[in-house]
Amino acid sequence: MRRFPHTWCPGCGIGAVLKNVAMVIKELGWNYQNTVAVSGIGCSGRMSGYMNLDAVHTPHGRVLTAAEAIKTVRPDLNVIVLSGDGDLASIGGNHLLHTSRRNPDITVLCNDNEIYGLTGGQAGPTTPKGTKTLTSPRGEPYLPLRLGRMLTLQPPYFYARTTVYHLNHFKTCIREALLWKGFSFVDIISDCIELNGRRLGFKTAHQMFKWFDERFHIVKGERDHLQENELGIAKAVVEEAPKPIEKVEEKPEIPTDLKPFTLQELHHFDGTGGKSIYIAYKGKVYDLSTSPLFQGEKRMRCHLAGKDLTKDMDIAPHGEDLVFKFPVVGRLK
Ligand SMILES: Cc1ncc(C[n+]2csc(CCOP(=O)(O)OP(=O)(O)O)c2C)c(N)n1
Ligand code: SF4
Repeated sequence: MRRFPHTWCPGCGIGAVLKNVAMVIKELGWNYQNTVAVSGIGCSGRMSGYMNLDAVHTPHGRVLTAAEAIKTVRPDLNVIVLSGDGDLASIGGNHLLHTSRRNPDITVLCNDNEIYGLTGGQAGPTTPKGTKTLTSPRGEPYLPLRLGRMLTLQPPYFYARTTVYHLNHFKTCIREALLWKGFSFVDIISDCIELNGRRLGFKTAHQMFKWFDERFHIVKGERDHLQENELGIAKAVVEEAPKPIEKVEEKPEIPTDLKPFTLQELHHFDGTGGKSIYIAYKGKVYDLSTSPLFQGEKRMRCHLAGKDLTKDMDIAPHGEDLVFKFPVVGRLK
């Protein structure tokens, strides 16, 4: 309140977003000691500056990188992102994809006014097809990015859609999103009366709110997806995959009456100068002098005579076959 008057136009939906988010934060008992607000650039991006919280105002489109970094180094803090659909889904779209995929425990509150407000009302990523804007005077030619579809593609996810008109529903969505463990996104359909609404023919913000009421309806209960005209919460968690049973390493029985060899002693039998070729495998020492594979050499491909080859043979294609028919002459100490 110390920073008021604010910069937003009368009737702008951002005011309702800010007020209700602040109310829910207070209800949860969160405050400047445990909560950080992070914003990007745009009219919506100014929200964090009016909160009595530590706030970070990041370059355009980079809000999620900053928020994720804060959460990474200070996991004890509640991290709330307050920004616009242009900032989050256009220039910041790639970060939205990958931050949501990494699922950090942060909440994104997106003031989705379906336009670039701050810069004069250009079409943005969520502008509905056919909408007349500063940059599409004959109607936006492209389909909008469906944030709800994009953010519910693969669990885990939390995606809520609400509007600045449906205030009780709005507060429920915000509360649930803030309490969700993982990445949560609230898509708040909002109005930019001055640079979008008037061009569409609305005389007041209230007329735009009524339009939201016609376009959307609230759906109740647990949902995993929302239709484009539905307001509600779609969420999904990942079932923990059962852990594979760890293979118990079998300890081979090694007769104690076998002659004991130290590694040093084993090295001596490397086939040089007419010496025998010994190798050790799983604690036993084998005499491979008659092995056609060694052919009198001290090396058979990668295998060296006079060594403990347990590790090499376990990953080699022929494995144990290399030794099993040769006499056991001792055991490794
Ligand atoms: C790198 C960069 N590119 C472009 C801009 C201009 N710019 C500022 S805000 C904005 C759009 C903001 O749209 P949105 O996030 O929807 O916020 P709104 O103003 O509608 O609340 C743009 C394109 C900028 N500030 N920085
Ligand atoms: S330009 Fe639009 S989004 Fe920005 S403050 Fe005004 S009404 Fe709100």
